[in-house]
Amino acid sequence: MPASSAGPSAVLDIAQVGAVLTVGLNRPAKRNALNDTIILELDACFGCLPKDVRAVVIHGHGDHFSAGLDLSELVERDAAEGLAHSRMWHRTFDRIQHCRVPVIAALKGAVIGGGLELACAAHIRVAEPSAYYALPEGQRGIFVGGGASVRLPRLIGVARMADMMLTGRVYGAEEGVTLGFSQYVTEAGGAYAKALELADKISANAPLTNFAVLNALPMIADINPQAGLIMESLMATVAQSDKEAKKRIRDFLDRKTAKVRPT
Ligand code: 1HE
Repeated sequence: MPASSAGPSAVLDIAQVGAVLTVGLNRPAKRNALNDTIILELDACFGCLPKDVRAVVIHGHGDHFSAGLDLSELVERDAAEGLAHSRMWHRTFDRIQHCRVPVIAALKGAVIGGGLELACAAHIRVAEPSAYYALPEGQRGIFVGGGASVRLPRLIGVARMADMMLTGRVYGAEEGVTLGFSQYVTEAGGAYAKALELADKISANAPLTNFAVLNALPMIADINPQAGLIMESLMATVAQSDKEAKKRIRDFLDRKTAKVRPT
């Protein structure tokens, strides 16, 4: 892991490695349970990324990504406070999803409740074999409040999410990559390094292509197909008219770039 910068608080460990910002959840003694301080620090971090950052890796210190909502803060909250709290999470996780640059989550151990909601707001999830996914809200007498009902069904389907919440079903990393919880599964201890490798690769893309993938692609998937096709044409036109695209295509035609081969 990179040397840490002096962050604004102890609950997030923020460091920059070249063009990649690493954001570490840093409450391992509490299994990285997400209290208000962590959510507000994430909000501040994603609301003000350094200009030279071209990808973000979010990860957890200790053996777990995150045990979800800090339940000790929930006990005394009334309905109005609960609503405000959920909307605060929505704002923060929207900032992550609609971030200027791609966000990669490196997952291990517990990816539970709000921890899974946080992972869902990232664009790529990389899991190591210890990672497991659960939504114990049903057992705790609560409901998801950090965007899972919107984001998770798009990854795994409504029926599977309903089953997790109703029965407490837990999915492991291997099953998880097949079902859509993550896009990658690594060897033991390998998620952080793989996430950094992917972040480096993504940082080398043309910024307009990354912008289109983060902003146009998910929106097109949600709107009616004819509007989606028009938006696709407009986005394609903007991207291909950029100097960066012209240079990259010229480089290919001049045989200066790597060919696409099976991995
Ligand atoms: C916590 C939390 C937490 C641990 N809030 N303090 N999430 C859950 O229901 C998951 C609850 N946590 C667990 O099931 C387990 O802690 C773990 C499987 C994640 C880890 O087990 P283990 O044996 O390694 O650790 P531990 O002994 O259970 O916990 C270590 C400490 O972390 C302990 O505190 P301590 O002061 O007694 O040492 C735990 O109390 C504390 N801790 N998880 C508060 N979640 C926007 S809505 C989202 C709704 C949700 O996220 S619901 C899911 C909540």
